Amino acid sequence: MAAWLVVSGAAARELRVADTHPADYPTVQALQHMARLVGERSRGTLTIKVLHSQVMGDEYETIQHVRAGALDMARVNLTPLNSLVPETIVPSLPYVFRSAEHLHRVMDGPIGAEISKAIERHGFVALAYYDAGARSFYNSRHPITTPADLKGLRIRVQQSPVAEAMVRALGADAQPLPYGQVGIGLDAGVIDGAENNWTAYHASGHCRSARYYSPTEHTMAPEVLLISRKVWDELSAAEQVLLRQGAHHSVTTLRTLWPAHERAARDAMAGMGVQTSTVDHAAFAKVLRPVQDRLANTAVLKDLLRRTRATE
Ligand code: GTR
Repeated sequence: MAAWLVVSGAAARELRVADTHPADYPTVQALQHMARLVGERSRGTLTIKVLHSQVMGDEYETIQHVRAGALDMARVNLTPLNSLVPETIVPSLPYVFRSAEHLHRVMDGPIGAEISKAIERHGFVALAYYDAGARSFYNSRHPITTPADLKGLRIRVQQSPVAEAMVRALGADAQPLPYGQVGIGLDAGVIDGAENNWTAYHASGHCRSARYYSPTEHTMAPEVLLISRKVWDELSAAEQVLLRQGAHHSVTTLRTLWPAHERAARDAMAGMGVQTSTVDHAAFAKVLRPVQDRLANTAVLKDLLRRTRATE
């Protein structure tokens, strides 16, 4: 990697980055690490302020704000970008990644670069992809072992046609809702459940009202760090390099932190009375694999899907 550049002679500029998660969540920690590096290496001429815990609104709103240039940066999941950037559909599909290593090879390689290029055509620059574990269903009604157990349950999904189609294919009633409203929805009985990774399930407190966690591990859609294209174009080449380097380092931080946070969340669940079921993965794959081909419905998406599957 190129040596750090020192940006000199420029007026100080502060970039604000939004993240929906609380201060100790791995993505926020990774952003803080990036902020420290960029601040130090620019000698304070370029700084990053991390606005966590949804202070900048829900994830979908932060995407719109970044696109408009009203907010500099946001760390979001790829799934809420599905409608805007169709190429993000492929990494959001159910059971498309075989492991975290497979995901890294796809997103760190040419496919990830092509998806980043597509994101750039829609008003953003994608600076980094972060792991987000595997998402599984949780609910307040009963353990889920086969797709039949989801029949009729009202399941909150991210704001994405892919997430809706996937949950509907399993026979559940898909309810798109902002992340920040899931806890209230569960408490009020407006929804029966949702789906997320262990870390988010724990950090959000959803584990208190939805005590059945069923490790279906149906998607592994990664997170993405977006910067507004408008803001990006105002930065000097040296500042852009600095941000790319900081983002690169933050990926390493995230990948180091993630497994320990996931394990800690999982361990904490046992003490909180969460009931984990044994899932019939073959039964879920049988329903969800055909969904991959149905949703990758253009030549571009079919090609991305074929190459993702073929990546060793
Ligand atoms: C989390 C992800 C958030 C948000 C959330 C959700 O795993 O880190 O950015 O997308 O899921 O379900 O809305």
